[in-house]
Amino acid sequence: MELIDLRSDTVTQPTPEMREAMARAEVGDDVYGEDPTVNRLQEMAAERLGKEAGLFVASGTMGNLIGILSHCQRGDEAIVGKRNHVFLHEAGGLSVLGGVHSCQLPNQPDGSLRLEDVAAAIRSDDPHEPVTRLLCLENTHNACGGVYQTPDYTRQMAEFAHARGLSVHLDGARLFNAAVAQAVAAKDLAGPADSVTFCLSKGLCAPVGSVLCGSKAFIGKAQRLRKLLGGGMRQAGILAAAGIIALEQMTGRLAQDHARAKTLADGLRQVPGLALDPGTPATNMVFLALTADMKCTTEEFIERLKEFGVLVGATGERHYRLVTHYWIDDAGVDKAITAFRSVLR
Ligand code: TLP
Repeated sequence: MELIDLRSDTVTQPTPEMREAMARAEVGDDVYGEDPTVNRLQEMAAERLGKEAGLFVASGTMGNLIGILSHCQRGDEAIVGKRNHVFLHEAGGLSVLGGVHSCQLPNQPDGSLRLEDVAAAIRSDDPHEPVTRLLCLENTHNACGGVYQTPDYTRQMAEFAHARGLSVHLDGARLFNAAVAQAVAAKDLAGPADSVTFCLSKGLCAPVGSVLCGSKAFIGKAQRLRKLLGGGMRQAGILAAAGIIALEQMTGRLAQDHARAKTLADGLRQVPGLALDPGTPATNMVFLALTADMKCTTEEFIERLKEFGVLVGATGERHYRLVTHYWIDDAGVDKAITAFRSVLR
């Protein structure tokens, strides 16, 4: 049975064009800076984000970690949202590997941080306290519903942070979803931040990799940290070739994933037993819960859907996330709605 895999856009397989480009990729030793395909991807990525330079890294997690460690010394503090991926789902890397203390602020339902909360969190010059060095933002905001943040919000936060002597790192794992959803350029969202990570391997379908972008000096520092973390990947042009296709062919089409997420949500709203999160979907993620009268556990529901060929992920007690992507077509959306109906009949 063909599975409709809605667990994440990380499950996307490379497109035929990517496989072709990977097979033909010109490569060299990237640790010497001699892989022409990696160099081209890095230049393209930096150009798209309006930054001076880019660094190809193994994953979004690695990009965020290197980004944070490039800004912070051991003992510095980074302000993060409590529901930000860097805090929730990156194994505590900033503290474990960087000795960076995190100050966690509540995310508002739209994923944003309140300027007043950031202002109150900035430490004074007191030897008892860590030094506040960095503000971490996320766009789209995964755990807050795949919601996007506007250029205005990003600019406002960054201007405030800069005025207080902080740097800004943006986890833009799905930055192109955020850009497409509000018809703005990725640079308008990335511009205010000092560093930005975006992922090639989620909705953009490349098999591996993310790019960390920033100033030339920042990327110089980041390069050393990538080596330190074991991320010097040698003939990585094989992977970067798919990343180039991702940037050339896959960003504009993300609107289709957003439209399908909407069709999926509209269909599921008609299914008794489901309560969709308010406002879902903002981009390519649909969040929903089972209503109280449905008697099954979080895992049982996942198993029942699987019997109908549909995979979804749990995000909490009887709460689920469904992510649309390139490999989910209209028939897949229909099949998913039918599966929910069948399980909840
Ligand atoms: N997110 C994954 C899971 O870890 C939750 C997913 O399925 O959505 N930033 C954001 C906002 C992310 O959503 C993710 C992955 C990452 C960073 C990390 O990227 P990878 O998986 O490449 O390390």
